[in-house]
Amino acid sequence: MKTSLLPLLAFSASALNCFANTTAEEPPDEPVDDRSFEYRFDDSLRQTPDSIARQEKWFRDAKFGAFIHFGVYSTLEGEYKGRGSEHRYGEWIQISGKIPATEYREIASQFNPSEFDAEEWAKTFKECGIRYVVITSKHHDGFALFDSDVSDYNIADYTPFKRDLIKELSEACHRHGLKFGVYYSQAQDWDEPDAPLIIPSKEKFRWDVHPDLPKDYEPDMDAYIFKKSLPQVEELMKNYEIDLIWFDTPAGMNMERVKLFSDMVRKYRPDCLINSRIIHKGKGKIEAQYLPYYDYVSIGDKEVPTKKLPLYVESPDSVSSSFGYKTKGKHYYHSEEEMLHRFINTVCAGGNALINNGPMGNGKLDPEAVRIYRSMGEWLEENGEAIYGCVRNPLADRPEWGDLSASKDRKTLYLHVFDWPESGSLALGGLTESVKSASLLANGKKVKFSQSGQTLSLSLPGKPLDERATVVKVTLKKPIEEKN
Ligand code: H79
Repeated sequence: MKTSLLPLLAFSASALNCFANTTAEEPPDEPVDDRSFEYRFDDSLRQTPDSIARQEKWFRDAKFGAFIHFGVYSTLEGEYKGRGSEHRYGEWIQISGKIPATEYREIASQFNPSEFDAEEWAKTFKECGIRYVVITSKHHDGFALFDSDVSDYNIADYTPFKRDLIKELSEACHRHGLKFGVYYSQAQDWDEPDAPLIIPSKEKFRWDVHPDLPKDYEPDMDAYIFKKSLPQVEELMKNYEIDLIWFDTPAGMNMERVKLFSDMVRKYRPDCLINSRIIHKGKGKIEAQYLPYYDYVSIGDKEVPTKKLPLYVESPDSVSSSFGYKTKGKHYYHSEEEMLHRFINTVCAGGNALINNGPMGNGKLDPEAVRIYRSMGEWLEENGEAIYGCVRNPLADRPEWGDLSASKDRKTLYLHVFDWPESGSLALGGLTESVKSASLLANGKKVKFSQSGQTLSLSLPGKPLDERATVVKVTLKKPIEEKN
């Protein structure tokens, strides 16, 4: 557990201001206080019964999703004409590399991921234990990966590739029994002068990407919404069998605009899940008035929960420090162990992990991402029972040696042991229920146990079955009650 929390702390400190190097004189984009989970989640918050029913159809059991950031930026790998590589996110290269929209369109016109093979992507994800996929149908750069009649700035009309990537991937995923979702940046669009920017203090970005715009230009967000983002969401909902839509960076969104998007989704796809970033920022407070318009809460980018959360959540994590494919400048991948711990911690806190990979500009999956996914898949082959269909840790606290999940009927606890005890004895405190049996999940071998007061003591073998995490399955005589 200790190893998995270190990168999280590093991210939290800098996540909102990774341009700090270049704008040292400016105040941080947002106050860094009050970003605790307590601040964001009021105990009285509840999703609507309709949203809970949508979640329960497949989402809560799925746990492991593949997020995919793919687009024109994937070809630049985080640097343009020597600019931008010091910044964290490869998919932000148009801003970090100060690329005017006309120039970015030229790069887009040569985008040709000729080695893209939807079948291979879907098959790989399936083999790794992934249950759903969410791909950028349009990121903030405004370029669409589907054949849109609303704007020809899309992969089918604007590039030599000419194919509808979203259509191909949706069909391949469904063939393999994976649910299929799209990310759609409903508010930001760097190709459109009328679209808002994420942070008002960064208004200068508008002139970086649109240098000829009059200095006193007043953007008209509704003009942008009605011309492009709302009708493109309609196209996605009508034509692509979408199971989930992932909105992001809701600059300028208000109740009226939220209703437009939410109603549009539900008109065509009543079971389609909607994430909270239709209105809430990842690290922003959850407001009750908006709960009817989305289905589940996205926590912050690359944020791993450190405690149980009152609403069902999803963590948009990534195998690396970027979302878009990045080879230039600042960038690192998580170790296989770190990634697995981040995943288990998210599930045990009560959420799904949507773990991103950034495919390469030629359309192939990033081999490093595939290596990390495969290592998770191998672990899940043996230990999937402790993840899929499980519920969060029912005890009040997370044990210091790892984490805890439970079966839906609450008669089984799964102890995810990250730090294997050298002494062989492991204690779980705060347990009032009587234990019937204990065994190692991966090989079924019995584990000796005793109970004294609220403490369960287990005698484990000298070595773990898996250095990263070994699961001990503990069955109870009666279902356990949630403890807070
Ligand atoms: O799609 C991924 C990110 O590109 C997207 N959300 C995930 C899922 C995202 N968009 N915006 N943000 C995350 C917040 C980023 C804000 C910043 Fe910045 C980018 C802070 C530092 C770099 C804005 C741009 C402020 C300075 C530059």
